Amino acid sequence: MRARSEYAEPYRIKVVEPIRLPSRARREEVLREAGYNVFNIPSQEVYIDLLTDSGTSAMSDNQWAGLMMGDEAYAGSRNFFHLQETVRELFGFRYVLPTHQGRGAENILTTTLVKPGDRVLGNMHFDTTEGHIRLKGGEPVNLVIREGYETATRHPFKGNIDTERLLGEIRRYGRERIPFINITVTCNSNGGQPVSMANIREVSRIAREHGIRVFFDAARFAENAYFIKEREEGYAHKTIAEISREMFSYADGCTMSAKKDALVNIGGLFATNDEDLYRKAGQWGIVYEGFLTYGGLAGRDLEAMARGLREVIDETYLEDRIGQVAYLGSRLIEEGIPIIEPTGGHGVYVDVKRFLPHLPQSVFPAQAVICELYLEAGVRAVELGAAAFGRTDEKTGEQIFPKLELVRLAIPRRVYTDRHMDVVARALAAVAKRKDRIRGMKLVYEAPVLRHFTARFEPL
Ligand code: PLI
Repeated sequence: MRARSEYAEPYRIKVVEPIRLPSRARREEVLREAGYNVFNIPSQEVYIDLLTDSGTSAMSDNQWAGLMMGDEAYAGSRNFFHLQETVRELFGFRYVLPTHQGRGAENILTTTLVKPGDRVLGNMHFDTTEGHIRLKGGEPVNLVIREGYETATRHPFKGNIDTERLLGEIRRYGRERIPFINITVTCNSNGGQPVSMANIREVSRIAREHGIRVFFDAARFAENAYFIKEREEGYAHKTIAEISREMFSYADGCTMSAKKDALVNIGGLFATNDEDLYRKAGQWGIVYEGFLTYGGLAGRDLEAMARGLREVIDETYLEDRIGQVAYLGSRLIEEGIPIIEPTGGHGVYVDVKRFLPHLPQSVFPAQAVICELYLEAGVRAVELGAAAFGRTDEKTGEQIFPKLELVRLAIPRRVYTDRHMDVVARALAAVAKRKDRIRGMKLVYEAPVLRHFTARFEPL
């Protein structure tokens, strides 16, 4: 990757959307009304929105033009065939089911394959995937390598699966209880960290030996492929298309939230080469999503997805994209803020256990930091810690906490400039200066599944 100072953004700006910073008094009021949960803040009250990189991309002129080419037929829209052809070419999967977004694809896959008592193994399942597995009576099992949990350890592929633990699980539970292995590329929950080709190949070899299927959660497949090109021996001279194709060749299929690496604002898909699985999943797809060739999307959305999938594998785009994430990371390191290193593909993750060592997870320290960041500069980030991944034990009522306590600054694709990143870095530096006065939060409302979206808090 070239140094960021050596080049400029590989696009020019044709349309702009004004943003404004509400006053400090207004930000205080907004946060109080939102129950100290940034998901409840109207986006008009946010200055720089780093809540998610999902569905927030700026589409290209080519994608916008594609919207006008929408064929809104209920069955057999030409845009579906364009999407199918693109997925066949890039992923090598013959059968494609569009879905309204990633979780729609997860729902049809888990409804088809997971039964009560099953264990779905993976590096780290995303929260919606975990939710779907649990709702079908299964247990999501995270087997990421030890370094994946160590925020300060530098390892090029912190999304890798620990193959010893994988084998241990297979020996203990047997293939009958393991419907599939789910490799999330990149691994969102621990920092957008990539999975190496060697690890994908090895996991796939073990899975095939034991007759277990492998799927990718392919939301950020192109960012993963870029890291393989940058960091793994033997891939420097391959194109992103070639690397992606090889990655997918080790899997039986994938789910994908197109809201990330298909550069669209809505959409998802399920794809496989297994005709029988496609038919079974398709039946659920029709019930939950829509007919096989639209899956809850308009024809124009399918067209934007097909075009976005081709754009995202452009290496110059990926260099700029991942370069911007690294840029924000380096600014935070300069300010002495502990982050997951090396930075991953779609955001910078602050390690709150190191940032606020005086606060236990029981007071939701990462939640407190995102509130402070909003108060400081109208920047919206997301909590990936005790609120998002912790839960209340149904039997004992006790809180179960995740290993990591993170604040994620997710960067939308092609949306903000490096000057926006500078504002974010300065804001976090200001929060850091008064961090000893941060006391944490009390959880006053939680829903039974995916509680962080609707939870309400009070400051302690
Ligand atoms: O938000 P969906 O339903 O399109 O996709 C769900 C989903 C699945 N897998 C992974 C790795 C994700 O990151 C993911 C959604 N991520 C969100 C919304 C995020 O903010 O990271």
